[in-house]
Amino acid sequence: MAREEGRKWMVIGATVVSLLVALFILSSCSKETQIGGTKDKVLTQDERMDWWREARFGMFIHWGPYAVPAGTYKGERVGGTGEWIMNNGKIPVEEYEKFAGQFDPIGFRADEWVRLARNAGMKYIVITSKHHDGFCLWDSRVTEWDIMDATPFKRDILKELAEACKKHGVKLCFYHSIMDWHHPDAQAPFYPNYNDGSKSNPNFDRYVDTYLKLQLAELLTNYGPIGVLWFDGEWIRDWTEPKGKDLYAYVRSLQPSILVNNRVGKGRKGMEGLSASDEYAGDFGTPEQQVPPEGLPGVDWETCMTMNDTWGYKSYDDNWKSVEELIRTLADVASKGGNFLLNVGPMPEGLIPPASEERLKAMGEWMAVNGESIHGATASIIGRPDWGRCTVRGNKLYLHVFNWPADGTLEVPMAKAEVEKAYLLADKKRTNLPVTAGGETVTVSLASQAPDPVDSVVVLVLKTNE
Ligand code: H79
Repeated sequence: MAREEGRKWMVIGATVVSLLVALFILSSCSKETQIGGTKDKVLTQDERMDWWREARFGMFIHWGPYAVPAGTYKGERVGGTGEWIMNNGKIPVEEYEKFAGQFDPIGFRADEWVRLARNAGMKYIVITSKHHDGFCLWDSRVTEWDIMDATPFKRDILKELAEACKKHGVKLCFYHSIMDWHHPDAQAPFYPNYNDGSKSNPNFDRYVDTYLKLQLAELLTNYGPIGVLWFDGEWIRDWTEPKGKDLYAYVRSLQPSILVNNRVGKGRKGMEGLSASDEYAGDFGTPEQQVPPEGLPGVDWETCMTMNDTWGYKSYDDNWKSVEELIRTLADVASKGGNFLLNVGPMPEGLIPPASEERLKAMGEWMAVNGESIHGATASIIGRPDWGRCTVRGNKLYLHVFNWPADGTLEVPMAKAEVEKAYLLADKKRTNLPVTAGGETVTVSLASQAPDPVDSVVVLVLKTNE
């Protein structure tokens, strides 16, 4: 009993200390970073979501000491994704720490990564400030398990990325794991199964109050306005919906206009990722490695996906998706009203794998021509036609033709549509394509050859009732 009491006072004491530290950090930061540049105005939910709905396409970056073993431990290939090697390879904490000692990505150029994302048509970057292994890519004051103290590299990766993002107009966002396999008050004692859902850590609240929240205060005060706080690892037994709601409020108290994904709480329905109801915390749903089968008008969601089969770098994962598949998935996601967060897992030297780079460059070429049909697009109003997908912006329908009709006639399932004109998005001259309307179908006459074998976009401009 006395011990329990003692513990309680320790937690209360620690909470007070953490609040004081948070207050100190807040009072020492500039007004602009504090409120994300929206000092005088409290934004509505729609206004907060605005940039994100406009963006539609972002880059996910999974990077940490797991890039060093790159999927192999003690000469054996470890199953699962690269960033899970600590758990899946049953690697003890002290052994895993040695990978950080070898993490020296001297080839890292924040500017090149951000330019690669921007040129691909991506409007935001979500990078792992901390993944489940607990390693911090920035200079955290509350731990030595970070880039400054545990590696020979000793450069604040998030600081360099924040500067490059600002320069290139890309929003910087952080992925931050609630689960932590390294911190003794979180899961670390669960070794060899760090992800053991049946276990509870008696000190978990202390980890939240004196560690997790302080880290978030650092991330949300020292790196400028952050677009999204993307939580994960919320499925563990010690995390609850009330804790999620509290964390959501805490993050927004630091940057009111920031967005927070639904993995902050317990509402996510497995890998399908959407929230079970509006009762749960979070601004958007997070399908993982999958795209919802139907459009979801009025629901904010973002599919995150890998280009091969891993998030964190694995030297031998060559199962790359084709450029065709990636571009069509982007169009598919946009046609259902969602965002596409496409992952890269940089190598331990600091370079994005060449296979990822090639794909992003090819997507960028497509986006340079067709970006208008993705950025700011809303869900299809004609469902999913046989030949491809449809996105919408204002009075324009963007017909993403994956399967070019052999006879040159594109049938659009639209009743009584008043079409003003049709043209190919790739055609700078906007030459009118002949359109005939009748019954339940609008027919557009096309050339016999697809201008783009992957996805040629035909724009249908609808008459507005003025
Ligand atoms: O960071 C990447 C992965 O490392 C991470 N999410 C992406 C973005 C990830 N963590 N775990 N997983 C992916 C798969 C885990 C699935 C499970 Fe569960 C966790 C199965 C049971 C617990 C989530 C919660 C799915 C069902 C319940």
